[in-house]
Amino acid sequence: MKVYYSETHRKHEPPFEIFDGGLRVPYLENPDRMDRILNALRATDWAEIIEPSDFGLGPIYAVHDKEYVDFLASSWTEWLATKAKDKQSTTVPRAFGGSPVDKSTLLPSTFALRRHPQKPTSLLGRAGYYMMDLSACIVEGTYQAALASANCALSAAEAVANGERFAFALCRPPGHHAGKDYAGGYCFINNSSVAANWLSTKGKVALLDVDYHCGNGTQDIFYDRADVLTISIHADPNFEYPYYAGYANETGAGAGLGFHKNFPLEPSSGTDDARYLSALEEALGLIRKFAPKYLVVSAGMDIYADDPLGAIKVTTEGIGMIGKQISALGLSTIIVMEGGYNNDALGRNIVAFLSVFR
Ligand code: SP5
Ligand code: ZN
Repeated sequence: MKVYYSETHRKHEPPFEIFDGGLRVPYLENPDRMDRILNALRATDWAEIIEPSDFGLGPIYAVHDKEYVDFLASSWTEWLATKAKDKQSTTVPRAFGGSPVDKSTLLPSTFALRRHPQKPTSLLGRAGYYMMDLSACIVEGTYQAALASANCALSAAEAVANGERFAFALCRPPGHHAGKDYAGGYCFINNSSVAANWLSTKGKVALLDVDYHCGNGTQDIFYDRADVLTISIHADPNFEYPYYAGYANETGAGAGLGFHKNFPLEPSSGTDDARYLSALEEALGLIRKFAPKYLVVSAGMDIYADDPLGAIKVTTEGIGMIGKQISALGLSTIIVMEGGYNNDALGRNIVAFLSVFR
């Protein structure tokens, strides 16, 4: 199987993120994830690791708002250039020490609600406008890494368009939480959506998201489209990130009505292999009925029982069965890496998932 991978992801290594309750923790979506997966793939006799091609910005602008992409491109330079006279954003108040602001990562402290927000021109104002949480940290190499990641997904799409039955995009940073005009949940450019949209010019596309978290960004991008069926199986957003999308009553809008489906799963240990596979079977039934030419799988391994973010109980064997069921659709398929944070298990879980696609 062709595996598209770029070393450029290493340029994106934020020093920390902010968890629930304000806990500042080392960035969970780290470069070591890729090393674990690469080591496991290199130990197989079927993975062929290939550099992605550069598709330019066209396919990215086709799903993301241009001003948002511009923000990703320039925000780091702007952050470092924030002027000393701009007291509020360069020093902490005297009462808290008056020291220079920690510029190791760009994160906002306010968020624009999509009611009728104005779009500020200041950097921190735009950061809150374009970022949905405190885990999509921007550092110097973020934009470059996000572009390379999207190119991996596009290269996998091109491979199946050219006749490969399967291809794997080993993307980092992940993508499925990034919407038309926002970053969130470790995601900046929606790799799966960029690839699915690119493929949609060549035939009907279904996108199946099996990451533990709802693919809210993908939902946002395709919500009013009938030519791309989007399905996400995930932890009930009433209890889990991303909280504001992923409910069963969200089924598409306008021409896209009926072409989006969410499968929210009960929280914590209620979901085991059997429960997951029964939701998957229902999802696969919808895909068969839609009869697409191409399938894009947003593959997050945070469904694994011992994932530090996930709270459902899918085993490595279960992950293999999920891959097998998806593969049995018989479609030209690209698998795009999303989440998964138990680094020790990541390699074997990805191998379990992919090895059945042969
Ligand atoms: C791609 C992907 O899987 N992104 C997930 C981003 C989730 N970020 C939310 C962080 C909330 C942390 N909650 C910590 C609970 C630890 N038990
Ligand atoms: Zn996830």
